[in-house]
Amino acid sequence: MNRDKFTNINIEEEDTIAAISTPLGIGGIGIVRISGPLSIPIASKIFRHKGKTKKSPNEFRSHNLYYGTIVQPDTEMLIDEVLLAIMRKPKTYTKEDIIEINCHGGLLVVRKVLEMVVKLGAKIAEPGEFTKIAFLNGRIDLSQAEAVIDIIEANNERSLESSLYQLSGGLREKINHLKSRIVELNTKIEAPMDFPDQGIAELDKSEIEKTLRDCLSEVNQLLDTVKFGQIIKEGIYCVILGKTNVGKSSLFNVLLKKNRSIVTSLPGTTRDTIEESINLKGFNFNLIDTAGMKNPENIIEQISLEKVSNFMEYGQVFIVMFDISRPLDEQDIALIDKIKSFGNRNINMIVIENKTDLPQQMDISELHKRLGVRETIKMSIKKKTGIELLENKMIDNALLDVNVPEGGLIVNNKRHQEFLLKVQERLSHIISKINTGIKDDFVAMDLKYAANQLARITGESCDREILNNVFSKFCIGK
Ligand SMILES: Nc1nc2c(ncn2[C@@H]2O[C@H](COP(=O)(O)OP(=O)(O)O)[C@@H](O)[C@H]2O)c(=O)[nH]1
Ligand SMILES: [Mg+2]
Repeated sequence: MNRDKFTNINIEEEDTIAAISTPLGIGGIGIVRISGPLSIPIASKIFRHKGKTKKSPNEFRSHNLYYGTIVQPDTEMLIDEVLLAIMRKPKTYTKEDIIEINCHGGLLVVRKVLEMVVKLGAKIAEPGEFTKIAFLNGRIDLSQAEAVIDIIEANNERSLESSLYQLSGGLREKINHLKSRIVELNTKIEAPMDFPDQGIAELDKSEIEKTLRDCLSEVNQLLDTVKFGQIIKEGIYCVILGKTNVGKSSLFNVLLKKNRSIVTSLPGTTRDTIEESINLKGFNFNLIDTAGMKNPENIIEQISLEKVSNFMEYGQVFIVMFDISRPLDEQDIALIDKIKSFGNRNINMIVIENKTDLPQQMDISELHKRLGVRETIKMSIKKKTGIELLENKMIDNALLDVNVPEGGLIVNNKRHQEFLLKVQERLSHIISKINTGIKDDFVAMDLKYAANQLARITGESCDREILNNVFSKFCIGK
C-alpha cells in the first residue's frame, strides 16, 4: 500500500516508525510505540518472554500483553523489565501492526529502547505521524484527527465532550451528508446538459432553490456554534482594569484562590500584566491582572501600559474596578474615557465598586453617569462580599450574544470555520442569482466549488500544506 498519497512519492516498502509516546521525564512508566511491518519482528528480536524465551514473530498473539524483558539482541544484556503489547493490523490506531513497550519510566531506559529499535530498522516518528498514518490509511478523517489534538489539549469538560463527539465522527457525518446533497443536486442539474438528446427534463428553479436553502441553513447552524466553540477551546480573555490601589490584584488572587499577585497598600505594586487561568462552572477564563492605569512615569510603566492596551484589543470581558472609599479622581475619569473610546467594539464590561467595608467617599451617581451604566457590583474583597455575584456575571457576560448549543456538534476549529464560510458565501451567491436567469453551468461550477470546500474539512480532498498544518500541531508519539 502506498500510504503517502499526497506527496506523489512512491513508497515501495512501508516505513516502520517509532517514538516515545509518554512525556519525557521521570514517571511511573514510559512507553515506546512502534507502528509498521517491522514492529513485531523487532519485538521478536529484543523481547524475552518471562525474561527467558525468545518468541518468533508469528508466535505473538494479537491484542495480548506479554510480561518479560528487553535485551540487547546480540549480547543478551538486560535493558529493562517490561510489559509488551502486541496489536496486529488492521484493528489498531494506525491500521498497521503496532507494538507498545511499557518500560520503567526513566528517561534513560526509554531512550535506550528507542535507540535499539531504530538500529533494527524503525525510523523516528515525526510529531503526529501515528495519527497521520491513521488518516492516510482511512481509519479516521481529517476532522477526527484534529479532534485527537483537541482531546489532548482539552482543559475543561465541555471542550473534551465536543472533541470526543468530533472524534466519533460527528462532524464527518454531517459534512459528508451536506456534501452528498450538493453533489446530488449538481448531478441533476448537469444531466440534461451532459445528455441533451435523452430528453431529461431540466430541474425546476424552485426545487434547486429549496435544496440550496436547506443546505445553507445547515451550514449556518454549524457556523452559529463557532463562537461557543472558540470559548470552550480557547477560554475567555478577561482583563481587570482600574487605577492603582483599587484592589485589582486582591480580586485576581481571590478569583484564583491563591496568592499569585503581590498585594500591598503601596500604589503601583503591580508593574507587569499577570495572566492565569481559572475555571468557573466549566468555562475557562484567562484572567489578566494589570498595573494601574496611570500616566507612565518610567519605562517599566510605559511598557506595562502598552501591554494593557494590547489586552484591551482582544479582551472579551472587562472588569473595571473603582475604590468607593475615595472620591472619583482624574485617574478614574481617564480610565472611563479610555474604555469609552472602545465603545464601538461592544465591550462586555462589569463595573465593581470595591471597598464597601470602608466609609463611602465617592459620588456613586456621578460614577454611573460618567460610565453610562446603572448596574454595578458592590464588593468588599476584605469582607469577601460580591464575589459570587461577579463570577456569575462573568459567565453571563462571556456568553452574551453567544449561541449556546444544547450539545452535539460544535465547530471549534478555525480551519473548519474557514471552509464553512466559503461554502456559506457560495451557496448564498447562487441563491441570490437563481431567479435572475443564471445559466445552469455556472450554478454547476459553484456547486462543485462548494462541495470541494466541504471535502477539505474531512480531508477527502486536501493537499500537502493542509496536512502539514494539521499534523504539525501534534506532539511526538501521537
Ligand atoms: N478595606 C479594604 N481594603 C482592600 C479591599 N480590597 C483591597 N484592599 C487593599 O487595598 C490595597 C491595594 O490592593 P491591591 O490589590 O494591591 O490593589 P491594585 O493596585 O489595584 O492591584 C491593599 O492594601 C489591599 O489589602 C477591600 O475590599 N477593602
Ligand atoms: Mg496590583
